[in-house]
Amino acid sequence: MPFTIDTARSIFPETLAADSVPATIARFKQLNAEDQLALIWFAYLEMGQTITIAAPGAASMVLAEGTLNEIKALPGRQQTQVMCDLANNADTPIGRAYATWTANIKLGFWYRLGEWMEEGLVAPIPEGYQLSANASAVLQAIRNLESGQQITVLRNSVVDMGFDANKLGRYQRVSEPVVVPTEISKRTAVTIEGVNNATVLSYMDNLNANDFDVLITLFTEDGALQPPFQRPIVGRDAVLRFFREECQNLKLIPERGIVEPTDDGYTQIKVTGKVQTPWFGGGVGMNMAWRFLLNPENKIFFVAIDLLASPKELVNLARR
Ligand code: ECH
Ligand code: GLY
Ligand code: GLY
Ligand code: GLY
Repeated sequence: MPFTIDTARSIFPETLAADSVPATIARFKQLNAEDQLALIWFAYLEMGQTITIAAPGAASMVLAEGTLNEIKALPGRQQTQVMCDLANNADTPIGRAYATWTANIKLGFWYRLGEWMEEGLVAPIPEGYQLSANASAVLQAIRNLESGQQITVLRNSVVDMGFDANKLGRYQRVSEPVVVPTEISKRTAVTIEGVNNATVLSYMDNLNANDFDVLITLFTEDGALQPPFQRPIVGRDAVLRFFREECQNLKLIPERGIVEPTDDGYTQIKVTGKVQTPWFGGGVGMNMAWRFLLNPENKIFFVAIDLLASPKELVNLARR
């Protein structure tokens, strides 16, 4: 076989991802828990001036409800302690529950806590809280990002809170119910300037339609998908689980691309365009690239999804 997953990861090496996102998160993680929570609070309030977040789906709220009510019933000092424990990845019962949740449930949980902090039902960030110099610098770094990068920093910092799921042993993952795929008659078809490969078009259309059972058939049995700033997810079972748990109601708006045959009948295809998350809808268009490697049967052996460094990267389709 001409490619391994590892070599596939470096197709279209000139693609410039938004490395400022992991760099900012690394700096964020150096801060103490109080500073982390206050910083997110300030960033969240500021971003709320220009972008609107959608209320979480009812399903994700139900799954966090027990823990939320537990927190609401605590005295203020202990509420603050719970939030700090989450930021510290502490081994606590709530930190363990949190670790079993998908990203959307974690985000919905914090969305509700934020509302309750505003309403005075949960201990707020103390009035006049002064960020440390380092925390102020990280907040400034976040301000300097484009909005798609800002929401990625927020999402990833929330996802990384709680106890480390790898230390839980065997556990039951808690995820939202899988949505019903969009009716065929209500689906839309993307078009991509420069790309008419049926697999790539079908990938976009089936993901947009939440039709994960059809989407997964586009992959080879040992195929892999690499989400932004993550290791590849390998094998159909794991990729299908990822689609069901993390990829509902996304809107992919690919714009243009380039198709390039490689050795041994493989095809590499790079596509750029926008992606919207249901949390922010059309309010935030993330600048993305997809780097596909298709096998000779036109199945996806590998696809990497990158958050791009800047809008300029949308037109960077250079071969190498
Ligand atoms: C408060 C203060 C205390 C601490 C905290 C607080 C609350 C914070 C809250 C934050 C909410 C943040 C949210 C962020 C959502 C971001 C969503 C993103 C989605 C990106 C999705 C992408 C998908 C790409 C993909 C494509 C594929 O082809 C394959 C699949 C996949 C304030 C209380 C914490 C409430 C809601 C960035 C890019 C295109 C890879 C998925
Ligand atoms: N605060 C969102 C933005 O910079 O676009
Ligand atoms: N509000 C968007 C979601 O729950 O995914
Ligand atoms: N997990 C995908 C999203 O937040 O929209």
